[in-house]
Amino acid sequence: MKYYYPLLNAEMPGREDVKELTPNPASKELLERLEQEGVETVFDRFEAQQPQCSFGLRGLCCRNCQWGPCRIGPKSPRGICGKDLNLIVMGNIVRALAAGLAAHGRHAHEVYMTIIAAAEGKANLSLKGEERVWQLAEKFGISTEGKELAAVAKEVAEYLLEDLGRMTQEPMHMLEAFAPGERKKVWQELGVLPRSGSYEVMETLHMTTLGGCSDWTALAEQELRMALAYCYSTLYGSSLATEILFGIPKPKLTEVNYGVLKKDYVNILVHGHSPVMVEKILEKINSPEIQQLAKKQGAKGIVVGGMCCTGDELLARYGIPTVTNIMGQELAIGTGAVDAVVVDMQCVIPGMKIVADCFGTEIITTCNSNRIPGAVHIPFDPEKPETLDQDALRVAQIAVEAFKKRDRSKMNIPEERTRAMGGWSYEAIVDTFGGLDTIVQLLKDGTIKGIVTVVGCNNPKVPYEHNHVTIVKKLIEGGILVTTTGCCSHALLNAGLCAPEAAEMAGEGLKEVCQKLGIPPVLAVGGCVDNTRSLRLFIDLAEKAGRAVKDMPFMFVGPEPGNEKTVGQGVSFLAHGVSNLVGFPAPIPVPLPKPKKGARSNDEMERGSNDIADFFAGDGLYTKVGARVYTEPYPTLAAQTIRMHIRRKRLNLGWK
Ligand code: MSK
Repeated sequence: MKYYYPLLNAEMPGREDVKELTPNPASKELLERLEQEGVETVFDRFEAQQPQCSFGLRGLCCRNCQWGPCRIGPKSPRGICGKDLNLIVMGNIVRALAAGLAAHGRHAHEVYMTIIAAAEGKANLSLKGEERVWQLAEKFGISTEGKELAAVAKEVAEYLLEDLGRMTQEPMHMLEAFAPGERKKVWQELGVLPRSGSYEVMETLHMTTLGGCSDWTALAEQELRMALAYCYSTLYGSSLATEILFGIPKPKLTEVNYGVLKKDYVNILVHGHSPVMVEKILEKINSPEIQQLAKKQGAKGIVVGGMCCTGDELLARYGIPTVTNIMGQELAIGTGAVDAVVVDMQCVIPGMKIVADCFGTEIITTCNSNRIPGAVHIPFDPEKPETLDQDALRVAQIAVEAFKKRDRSKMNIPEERTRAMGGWSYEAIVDTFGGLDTIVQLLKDGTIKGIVTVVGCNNPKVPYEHNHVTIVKKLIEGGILVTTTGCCSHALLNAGLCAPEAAEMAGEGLKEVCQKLGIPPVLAVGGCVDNTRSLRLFIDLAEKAGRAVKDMPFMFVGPEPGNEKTVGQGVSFLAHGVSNLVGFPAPIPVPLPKPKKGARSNDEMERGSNDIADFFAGDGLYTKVGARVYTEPYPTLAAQTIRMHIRRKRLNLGWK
């Protein structure tokens, strides 16, 4: 590894390390090709930023007011206002969570408002997830007698909107409906029950402004409060609400990876997070009008490929092939075969447009929050949904017409195509296994050792996708069933771990179960918001087993955390009692061991410590919620840590 950071006790890769270690041959091929062509990507810019600021890496820089920026070090242990290390580090963490909550909140808002638009007949969309409407109505205590589906769906969406925007201290509908009773009691006693997504973002920014809260432990409590708001008002709500709009996914086989792009076809990539407009665009792409337009341009047909979480959503519902994740978005365009990328919101990096300009790829933006200079902008607004059909048609036309402009001399599509099975909704998992009782029995008798959800972004601080794939291979070898979402799922899908044949790689027990059921040992459950499918599974399995979630052999793993949104994902699981393993040190000072005072050799070390690291990794958080954070950037050691955690949980339960 090229860059060593002793203050983090970790190393970071250079380009050559990435090329050596990244598991997908297609990524290696494209990296080399773009390097030869002199096209700059995230991998080059990462090297250009080395060495990265050691204050920033440890969260020791405060930029919350115009007195600063302030950096904490031995010479200046306090910022200008008097903030110490704990306040600055914890303040940065809660602010990151607030930003993540805002992002998922905006996503949720679009989905909830679209249900209302569809229910009122303003948007030309049918509600395909009828059973989800009735289920949520019952959970929220909405009377359905004599009411039509659309009217009930509208009321459900209004309840979800309340959770997003409530300003008064009343219970959140989603939390009341879905959180385990044991947890509600814990959160009540800790005083961390939230009001709503919007309120907690406001309160967090308020608490961390100049002259705000001076008690880092109160900020830590706000972290838990906000994670619950994040979990129930945005993630859980939008995952279920998307199912109201577009139906509950069922497993289906498909092929994924860069090789799904075809040279004689129009290749359109869809990218971002919110699946609302893209569903309509897909409908238009499949229409005879657009198919004929493609033929007219000289194309044999149209290929749609998915990136990031929008890709995950379409894979889950329709088996649309996925191509890559956030750090592969420039590589995908570097195939020279992509005619257009349709992007909605979040994780669309500015570098993508720079590469798109090198290859003549059309970028079409569909969300007013995510504008890109030089892109075609055709936005979707759920409060002005009347033009949805004509706008989606226009997007499809522009994307298809871009085929003619493609510079074929620059085309180089890697061959890799990988079989994969997506569509693992909560219901699909439970039904496939034959019910919650069966899964509990498999866990109890050790056929399945535990369930771990391995999720999240890419981060150039670790070799691209290497940690995702290495960790998961070791987990399934150890008989642990894995669920996955987001960018991690693209790494695992492309590595073949989400194909039924991957059962061969699983340890005894898990292998037999997967082969009997014809399923993979790694279940791709959807996009980031669908982490709540895994959480719901954890909650319901614990209830069936008659145990608290914190006692069960479960874990949340983020090998390459990158986006601010991932903070909320991890803390949501922590709040429910599910420990985290994070693949690279978060911006928290690493408690490095030091030689003991008066020691005769460096072998005599004393444990390093600081308050924030001790809170997350030691007993601070553990005594509150029964879960802690492990950090391990080296994937084989990370897998070992996870397997040990699962083993300890099983021992405590008395399960063999
Ligand atoms: S897309 S939030 S980089 S998982 Fe959801 Fe990937 Fe992380 Fe974005």
